[in-house]
Amino acid sequence: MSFELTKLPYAYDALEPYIDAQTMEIHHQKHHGAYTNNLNAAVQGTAMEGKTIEQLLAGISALPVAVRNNGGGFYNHNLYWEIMAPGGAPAPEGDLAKAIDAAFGSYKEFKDAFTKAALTRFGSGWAWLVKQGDSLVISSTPNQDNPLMDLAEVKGTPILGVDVWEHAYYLKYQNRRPDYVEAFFSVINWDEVAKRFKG
Ligand code: MN3
Repeated sequence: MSFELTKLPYAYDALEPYIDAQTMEIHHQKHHGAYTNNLNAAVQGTAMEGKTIEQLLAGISALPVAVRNNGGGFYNHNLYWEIMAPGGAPAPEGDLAKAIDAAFGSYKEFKDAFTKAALTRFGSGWAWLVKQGDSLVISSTPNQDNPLMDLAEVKGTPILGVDVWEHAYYLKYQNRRPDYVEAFFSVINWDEVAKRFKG
């Protein structure tokens, strides 16, 4: 059994004008497609074959760097597509909203801290909202690392993540990462994030 590139749950142009169709198509087909193919090539014919992506990430410090980079890329993009939706909700609700208030003070303070994590990640990487038990923390990781990896500085279950590699925004926003991150907040699928928070 091998890892498969999932279809997006919406059309490539569904997140316009916040994220443009061309970026979405290249990002999904070429970038995510390459991570998926390279992950399959890296595990094929080894003891890693047949393991779930979560199993691989949990022991990533002992695995080849190709699995770390491409396994992370495979997992991270699956999450990224799913936690976005056209016209996403303006803010979280229910238990997730309460947990955000408890951890950060308010939604506004959460948004500021998450944005700061995304903007201060030097070079390529991700910013995350991470579930640790019933609590939430924000972190960021370089390259395609994520909080499920045993070598991550901040470990836990990622329930929201923003890709800050230039390939995620350069066509529309060029060097303006702050504009992309602000736009990202307009397409967050808070229902999906809440589902992941529930576990
Ligand atoms: Mn990407």
